[in-house]
Amino acid sequence: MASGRDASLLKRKDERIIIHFDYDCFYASVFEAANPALKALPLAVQQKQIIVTCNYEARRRGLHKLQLIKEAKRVCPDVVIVLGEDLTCFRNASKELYNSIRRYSWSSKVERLGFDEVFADVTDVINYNLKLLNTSDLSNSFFCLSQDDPTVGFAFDASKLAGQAYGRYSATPHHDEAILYQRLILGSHLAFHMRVQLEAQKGYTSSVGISTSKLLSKLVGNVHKPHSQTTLLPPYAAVGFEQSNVTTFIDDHDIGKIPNIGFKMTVKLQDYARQNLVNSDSADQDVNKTRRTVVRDLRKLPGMSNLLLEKILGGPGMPHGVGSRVWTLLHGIDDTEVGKARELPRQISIEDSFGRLDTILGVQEQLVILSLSLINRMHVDLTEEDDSDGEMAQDDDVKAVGARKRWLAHPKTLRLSTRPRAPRNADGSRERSFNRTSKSTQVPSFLYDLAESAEVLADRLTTYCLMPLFRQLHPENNGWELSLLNVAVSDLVETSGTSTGRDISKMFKNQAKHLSVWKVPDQDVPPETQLAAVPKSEDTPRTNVIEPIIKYDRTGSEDSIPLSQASQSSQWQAEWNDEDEENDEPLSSSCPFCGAAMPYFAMPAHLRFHESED
Ligand code: DGT
Ligand code: MG
Repeated sequence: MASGRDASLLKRKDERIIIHFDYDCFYASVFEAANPALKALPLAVQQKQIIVTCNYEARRRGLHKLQLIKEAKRVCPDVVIVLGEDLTCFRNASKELYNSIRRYSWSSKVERLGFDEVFADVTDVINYNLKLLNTSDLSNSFFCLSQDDPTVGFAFDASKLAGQAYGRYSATPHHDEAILYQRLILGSHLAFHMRVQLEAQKGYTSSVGISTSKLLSKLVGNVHKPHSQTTLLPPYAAVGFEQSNVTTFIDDHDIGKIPNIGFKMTVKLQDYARQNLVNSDSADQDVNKTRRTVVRDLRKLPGMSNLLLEKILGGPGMPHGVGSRVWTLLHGIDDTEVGKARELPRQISIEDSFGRLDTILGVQEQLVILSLSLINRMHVDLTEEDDSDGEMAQDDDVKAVGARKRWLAHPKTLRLSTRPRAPRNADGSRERSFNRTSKSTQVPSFLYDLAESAEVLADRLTTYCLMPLFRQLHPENNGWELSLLNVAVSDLVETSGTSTGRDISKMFKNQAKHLSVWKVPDQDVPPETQLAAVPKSEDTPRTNVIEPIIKYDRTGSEDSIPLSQASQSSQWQAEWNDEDEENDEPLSSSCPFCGAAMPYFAMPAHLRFHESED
């Protein structure tokens, strides 16, 4: 039966097509993606004393989310438990997956919810493909994923839905319903394709819902879990006396399961519903007192309306109009937009705090660790897969990982901040200090080298940029004590698909070509042998030169001075300047120990001089 609700609620604008992703066993999947052998084992992720999630194998053996470790070990003694308290790997995986999904929405309306859920508004892609359909041969359709290149896409059968469905589709649909059905079929095939790609390329499976709003797509994705997808079928509005599939679907949900109806609201609504259900049907009083309250109960209560809901829920701390908002949600209506993909963060900042940090070597060690995290975050947040033309990927001179990525933006400013502890008072006590001091410099261009390992770049960044900044903040060798170090990059300048981003790729590709004459194949050679092969001066002819060793070697000899930073910088600089005149990396630096200014290439030898002093 159609309910007697406000007919205007059922008026729908142009229906959007929204796909909601929820990754299966997300935290566990992050560990499995890094080490696929774990998939065959019962795997659980621990935070504090509980399992926050576990993989399918573990679930098959009786484990579940939010179980006590003790209990899990009892149920499944051979469970493999990994620690999941450091969220970095989950954050990084989440962003990487988000970036993959983002490419499928031409409008960039792709929004993350927490770490493991994503909404993608793919209306534009669907409408484009709707027009391409040949209605007399739907089974042999081609789904176009690019407006510019008709060959990019996949073959599919547009006469039927991909995956599972919820609801009954009318045997005699009216025109609008038939169009929506066809668009949902397209959405289901796009979702299927995206799921397959996520699994093949990244190793993640997901549970997916396809519908016309965030609310419905999220809820319908739960119907078949895990590793599956569900489409909510039309009709989305009542037809004659026939209730819509949306109403049937929403009606069975516990009130607390409806997104945006939080815990406090749920309690108020449940209390009201129980009270009034009891009053309205004395025969069922006991049953009504204890049973769960579903949407149908509330919606069908006598006199229920947006105004009554406002009375029940309104009050201090509640936004005005809460009644209307909840009223629409109870009818499965949600017009909220999928947020536009926020392309780039404003800055990337990594920090750590310390009980006691008061030696130069300690600082240097910590800065290398922070630099490594920073560089990894930059790669996750500021690069994307470069599938433009495959040109880079085919170039053997460029390392494979870097070759498939490109920068979305370049941060221009590098900042080091420290939080010094206040000196001790005469009685040994100490004031708490929250003051930070900071110094900035330009981000060196070597940091954009995607073909170099993050470890090597972290060492270089520390030696050539962060330690000199540190020395400016704390010129004395000792006498200070730090409770925090923070390294950040900011002032992002976006690259565009055709200009700087590609040009930088080109720059490194050119660079790799130039360096190739110096390169010998990877081989197991002891470090001493390698170092001996490096020329003594920049003027030496480079006939027998191995790939430059940039890592600062504290125990090396004067003969082992690697290819200097200066020569690299200036070479890169020249090519960079061809493309972008604005970037001018400083070519000199100052010693973190004595503050002496000198060119980059002199720094390693100079640092060894200090070491020999100790
Ligand atoms: P699923 O979606 O049922 O296959 O399993 P998950 O593991 O993806 O669970 P989900 O989607 O509810 O949450 C995503 C991740 O968030 C999950 O892998 C671990 C974490 N998480 C979920 N619930 C809690 C919680 O109550 N506390 C904490 N600390 N973490 C949680
Ligand atoms: Mg999940």
